[in-house]
Amino acid sequence: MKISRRLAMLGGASLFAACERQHSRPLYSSDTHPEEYPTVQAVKEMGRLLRERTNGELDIKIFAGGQLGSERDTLEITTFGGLDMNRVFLAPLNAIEPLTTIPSLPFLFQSTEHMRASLDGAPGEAILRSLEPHGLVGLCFYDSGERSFYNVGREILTPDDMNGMKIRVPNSDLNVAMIRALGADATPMSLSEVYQSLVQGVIDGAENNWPSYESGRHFEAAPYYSLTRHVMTPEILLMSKTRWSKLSLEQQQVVRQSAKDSVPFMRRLWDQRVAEARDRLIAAGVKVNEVSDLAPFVELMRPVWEQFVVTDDQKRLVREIEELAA
Ligand code: GTR
Repeated sequence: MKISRRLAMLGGASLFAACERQHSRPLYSSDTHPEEYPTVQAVKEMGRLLRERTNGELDIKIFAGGQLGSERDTLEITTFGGLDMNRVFLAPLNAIEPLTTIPSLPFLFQSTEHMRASLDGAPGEAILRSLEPHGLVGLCFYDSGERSFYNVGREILTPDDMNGMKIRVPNSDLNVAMIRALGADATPMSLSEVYQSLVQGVIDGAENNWPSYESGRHFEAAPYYSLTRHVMTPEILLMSKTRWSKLSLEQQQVVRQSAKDSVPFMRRLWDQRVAEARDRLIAAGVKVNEVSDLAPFVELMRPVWEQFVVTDDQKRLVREIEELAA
């Protein structure tokens, strides 16, 4: 595991020692996205609610822009208590807890409303709760929208167009399997490495939502964006169990409630950001295409469901989510 210098410094100087000394210091939280991104703004809003509701006793200090390292690394550090809070994509948690793979199944959610209802309801609660044995407290989910493929050289209309393409995926076996199922090569890496890898030709493409495609400037190197909308994996906000257990029951309740209350705020920002990013990128000359026949993508990717949905708990979760589509 690579630990960023910043995190090592924080760890040495304050994180570990301070945990014991001063329970009153802010909760330190990490995010790979820059300051103005909706996930960062949402955690900021949560911090505002915490200050207001505890008379300043609880607060959050956010380290944005990946200052503390990649999601995989900061996640590991959060599980052993070296970092208090972390806003990450759900995929890097797949290696830790099997239930987290479910919202990343291809073509599972029928719409944004279906995704939101599932994560706001019992399935979402089950996933949040499942993290406690792993040293993590799941606080809430944030939207990450629909992900589609982008690449350096051509429109994708059928899976054949992706044959042999090297596609970057987040660090998760499920994401690797989805790409292989389409006949492409999967290269797992963290988000911060994608831009350089596209420029240097290490990969031909990747997949993400409009805001990340824009924010990481991936569109400059990979201007073909093909709307497969194959997954709607959400973001998750986590707290380390170590810091959590030092809070009073009352404080824990305020933290949970404030996280939940930041969700509608995030969704407003998110919807706006998706529309703005799309408009700006189209104006900037990105070659966007609809994929009119998704059936071959659905058919090729469907076997990963059987491969990754194996436990009874996972199967129950899939059923519950499917029922919510009705
Ligand atoms: C983004 C997400 C990030 C990051 C990224 C990825 O949409 O907001 O947290 O995980 O996707 O593809 O790795």
